[in-house]
Amino acid sequence: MNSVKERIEKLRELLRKHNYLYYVKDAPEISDAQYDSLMKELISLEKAHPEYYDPNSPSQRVGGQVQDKFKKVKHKVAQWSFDDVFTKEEFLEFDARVRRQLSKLGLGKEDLDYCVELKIDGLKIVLDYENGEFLRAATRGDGKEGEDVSANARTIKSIPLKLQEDITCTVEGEVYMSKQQFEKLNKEKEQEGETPYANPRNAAAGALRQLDPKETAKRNLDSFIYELALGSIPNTQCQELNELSKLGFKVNPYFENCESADCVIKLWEKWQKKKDTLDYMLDGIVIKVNSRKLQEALGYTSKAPRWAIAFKFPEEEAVTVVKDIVFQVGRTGVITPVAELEPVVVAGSTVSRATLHNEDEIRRLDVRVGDTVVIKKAGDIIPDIVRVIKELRPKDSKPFVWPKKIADCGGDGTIFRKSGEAAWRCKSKDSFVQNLRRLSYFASKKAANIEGLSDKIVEKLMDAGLVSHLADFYKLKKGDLLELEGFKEKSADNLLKAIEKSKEISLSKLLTGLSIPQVGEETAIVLARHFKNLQELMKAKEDELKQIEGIGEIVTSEIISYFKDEKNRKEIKDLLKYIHISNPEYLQSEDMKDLPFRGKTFVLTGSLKSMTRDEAKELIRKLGARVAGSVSKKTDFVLAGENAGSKLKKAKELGIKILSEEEFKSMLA
Ligand code: 1X8
Repeated sequence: MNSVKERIEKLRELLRKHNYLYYVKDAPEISDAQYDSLMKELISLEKAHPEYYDPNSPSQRVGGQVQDKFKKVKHKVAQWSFDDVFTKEEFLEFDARVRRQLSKLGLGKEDLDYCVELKIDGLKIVLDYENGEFLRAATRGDGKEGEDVSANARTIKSIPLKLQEDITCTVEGEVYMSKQQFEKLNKEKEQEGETPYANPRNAAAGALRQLDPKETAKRNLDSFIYELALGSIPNTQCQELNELSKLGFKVNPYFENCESADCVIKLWEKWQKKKDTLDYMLDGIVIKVNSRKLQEALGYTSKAPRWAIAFKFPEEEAVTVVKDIVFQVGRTGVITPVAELEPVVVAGSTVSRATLHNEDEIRRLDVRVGDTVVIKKAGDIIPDIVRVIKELRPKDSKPFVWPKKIADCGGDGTIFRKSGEAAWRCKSKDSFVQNLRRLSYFASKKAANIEGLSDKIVEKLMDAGLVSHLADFYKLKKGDLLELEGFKEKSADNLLKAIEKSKEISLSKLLTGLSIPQVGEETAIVLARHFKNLQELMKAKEDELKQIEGIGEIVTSEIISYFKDEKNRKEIKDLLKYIHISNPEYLQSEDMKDLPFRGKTFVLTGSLKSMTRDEAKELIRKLGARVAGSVSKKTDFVLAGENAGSKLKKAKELGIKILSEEEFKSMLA
């Protein structure tokens, strides 16, 4: 036996195995350095012994010869695409149609079940293998004929070049780019002054169509395979997926068996919420009649199989027109520009406003009244304007001009912007709108938590002249409320009870509720921990404040000027006649010696199943930790719920410990 040949074969086998463990199973057993050194040895042996060349050697994944164009190839199996549905009703029609057809054919519809898979937002790929060896990869093309992208597909590490069994088969699947790789690629493009890709799908298409396979290799494409189209095909789709996995393909693990339409709809709803937790894009789920026999009986229309459907998620981007740009005045006088939109449905709900954040954002986007814009919904927050479709801009359009005065500010409407700050603010702190926002905020969950005291009711109370200061809430009588529109015995009693309950308040919630500029929930907690009582804080000098960890110059000066203002001092004095400050234990000890997460910083993202975000924050604080709004190097933990978005991504990039809700709960225990 030739010992060089033997060594080459052993190395190939070993590298194949570790490639599989790393790229398909996501469970590496050796270090990158070990892998690299085995690969180095293989490459040098192959170079010295070209007689043992093998196009499917693990060394061939770095990318071969540059091509001048892609060859056309005829598919061995027709490449169907599936029909789409977008709503539950449309899916129920599909389900009913399948059941009707089966019963017409005299086939037991009791036997009907579905295999439900994730619909990956990538590009279809068709792979041919002969005696277990990778032979060819093709794009879908028009379904009959595609392009030969074999050289590029070889660089995709999760596509096996040799199968676990020496069989001849054709498989189909999706090539995609992970969100992380997409971000990385776009960052590089931007640095080089190139236009970034709009989404991972386009980036994957660009990567797969490179004429130089080395370029494809650099872009780290990935794959999921979901169909065994030619070969020895199992009796059901779910079994088929298991078989593909056994052959060495990367199969998406989240497929499920469903016996009812209801089960399918539940999965659709679940993945719509959960899709952002994955590192690849989904645009829906795919539902296939599970039994091969029933699939064959149902057959095909001229366009698509009758036994499968793509159940798409609602679009998260939409196009609409900006009717107006208006200004919202907040409780501390910060001015936020808001675009009023022609109502449009995004991700299943109607949207008629989008935040424009600040003056610089309007400039950056160059948004104008009358513009057609793309809006995008992120999680469940107010949508953002992504870009303006300049081609559709009216001829007489003029750039938006930031106003000089804003009436809702009060006084003469004067506004100002400090250098270094993004926000414009009202000069006067005293206006109906600012007071309304301030009073409503005091009543909100983050502060006094007066249940049932909504913004609308606060406005009614102000209009009736019943409330203009915080203390006025505590002077309300039942008779006052009964005179207001919409109040009856019961609702008046309930509101008074809620107000009574709010009299017991912690120092941090009180401070939050005062709407001191720059003092949000977290800063309020820092201050409460440090000073323990309000009088001490009111007496504090600049030097003491500045020395507190987490309190900077700007915050300090805002606190000082807030408590210097006679109006504010009177407001607090009046309020203290009614309320009683009582601090929970975790606010009592400043050094928090016994608390397990003292000094740690958490960031929350996404929604939690078993508690609200506010409840989670409260628990985190009880452990002695801080909750921050954005992820940075200083973050210790990111608690990621469903629908987690950019914060999760950032945490992954920075290598910060990410906790699932379950892990978080076991930490608490
Ligand atoms: C498209 C896709 C299918 C699947 C996953 N992702 C896709 N993008 C699947 O079957 N699991 S099927 C399909 C098609 O249109 N034939």
